[in-house]
Amino acid sequence: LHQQVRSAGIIGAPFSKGQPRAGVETGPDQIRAAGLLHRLQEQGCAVKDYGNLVFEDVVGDHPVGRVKRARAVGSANQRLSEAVQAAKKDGHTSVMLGGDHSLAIGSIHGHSAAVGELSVVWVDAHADINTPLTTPTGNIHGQSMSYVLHELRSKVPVLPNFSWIKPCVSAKDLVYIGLREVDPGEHYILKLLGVKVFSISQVDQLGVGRVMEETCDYLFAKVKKPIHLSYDIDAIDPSVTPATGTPVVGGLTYREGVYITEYICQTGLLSAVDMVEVNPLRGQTEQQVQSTVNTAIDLLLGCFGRVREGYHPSDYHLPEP
Ligand code: 4U7
Ligand code: MN
Ligand code: MN
Ligand code: MN
Repeated sequence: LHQQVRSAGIIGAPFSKGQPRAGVETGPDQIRAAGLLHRLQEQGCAVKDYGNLVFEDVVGDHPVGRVKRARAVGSANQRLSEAVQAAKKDGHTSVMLGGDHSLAIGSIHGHSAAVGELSVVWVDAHADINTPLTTPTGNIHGQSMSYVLHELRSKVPVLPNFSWIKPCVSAKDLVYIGLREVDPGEHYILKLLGVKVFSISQVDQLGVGRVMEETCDYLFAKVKKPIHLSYDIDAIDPSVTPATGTPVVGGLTYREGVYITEYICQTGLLSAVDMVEVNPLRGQTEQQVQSTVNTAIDLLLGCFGRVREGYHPSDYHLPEP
């Protein structure tokens, strides 16, 4: 199991314009600097680092209705979509290091363009399913899913630099885990579309073990599609991962958070992962930043076969006295 050949294609996406707080664009470099590549290789995972994407500066990116910086977000995600498609065509599990969660638009789009229909597991305190018309803030990192869901097509106006986006995910192929701050418009949409949600309260009720079993039973009921895991670091409790832009009390424990990645890894279907919303500038101490970055790394290691019980190589020999 541990020896299964895996390879990670790492794409840095230093982008922050899906939300107003500076710093989240330094996430990819901080996660690399804390040793992600080495740690993955150490556990037997092949790694290709595609480096950081370079995003174009957009002038005159004035609001479109309520939506802020649509042109920059649209253009950045188009580049990201192409990068994810390239990583998938090279045979890797795509690993997108954000950056803010608006990047899930391009990551999911590119993933689907390369492999076809997907299952999406969205681990987050938030549902990020506001439309441009329901958003209370105008920040696109709270709207990402609305642009990629087939069922919301008629509810979502086409923003400047968004015309390349084709909805590519069905509501029945989406599962949320960890929700605890959902806006009224989002709650309405989740009920209207019948989206499978394991809120933090369901994690309390069922335990993370049953939540993951039920998640996979639900997603695999008909056919097994490749999994896109979109992991917002704010899903984890802010006592563990405080360095993020929109922390919400009462989150997943470190252990629950890691268990989700181990379980998804064991399905053998993980095909792309996003690790987003790590914002080193939001940490109040160096320790807070380190705890957040190290947790992001541990979540990614779990995605690529790390098991906490430990392991030994198949040719291990017990030393004789
Ligand atoms: B994140 C919010 F209103 N729902 O839409 C919004 F509460 O990627 C927050 O999950 C979105 O961190 C948070 O702006 C986006 C708000
Ligand atoms: Mn969030
Ligand atoms: Mn999010
Ligand atoms: Mn956030």
